[in-house]
Amino acid sequence: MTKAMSREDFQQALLDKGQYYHIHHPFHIAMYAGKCTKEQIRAWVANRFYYQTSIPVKDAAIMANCRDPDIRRDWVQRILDHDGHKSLDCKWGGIEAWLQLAEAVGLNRQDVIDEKWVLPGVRFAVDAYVNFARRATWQEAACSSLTELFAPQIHQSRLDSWPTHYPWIDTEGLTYFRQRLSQARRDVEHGLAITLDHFTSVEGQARALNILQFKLDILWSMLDAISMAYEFNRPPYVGITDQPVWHHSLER
Ligand code: AHQ
Repeated sequence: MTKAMSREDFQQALLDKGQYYHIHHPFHIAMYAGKCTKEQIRAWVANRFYYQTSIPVKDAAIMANCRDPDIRRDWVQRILDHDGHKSLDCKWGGIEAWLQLAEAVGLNRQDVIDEKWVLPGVRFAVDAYVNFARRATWQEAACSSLTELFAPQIHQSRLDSWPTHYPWIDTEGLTYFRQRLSQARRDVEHGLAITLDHFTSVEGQARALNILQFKLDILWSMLDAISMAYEFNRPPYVGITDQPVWHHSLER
């Protein structure tokens, strides 16, 4: 009969998943090495906007599935971090900061808001995350946010490398990465406690590790789609048209 891991060993098993984090994706490695073109940086910013605007929707789904007000009181902060709130010192949240990043890299603000450049592969990966959070238990969805165990390092790597390698980007545009350094650490402390407390059986711990791998796959797949289009020059419908004909949003 296999025994469940101790709390410490389970936490280490979650941390060991960091080897699959998208900081190791060739597109990100090229980015930190200063090898991205302006077009590739712009494509990454415009596509990641869809992920950023989906995070508060994902977090609202988690809250909708959670009947514990103590958990909701903590979790709501994630929504405010992204959407901002007039009652907060920083009434603009991360989504506005990301739009400032978009303008700093030379993108048209409205095009980014209109998701004009969001690739199908990016949209499907992000939608898989939001839809998972809608139907999973709130504890499972909290566990899926634990890729942020590895996020402070990735934000710092941009703050360290972009000013040197991409001097054409106004460093004011990097505000989002600065904000996330502390927010990610706070969020992941809460998400980790929920995960370690909830998944205590052999089956539960295996489920949690599988959920974390699912989220790692989402982040990796987003960069694969961006690489196909902007590194390997094989955007969707290549050879048929050079126009972005894929659907931009079903909401319209
Ligand atoms: O900017 C990011 C962010 O706000 C979040 C929320 C969190 C979640 O709930 O899944 N994950 C996450 C991440 C953000 N930035 C990514 C990056 O590479 O800049 C990393 C990503 C994550 O590690 O999940």
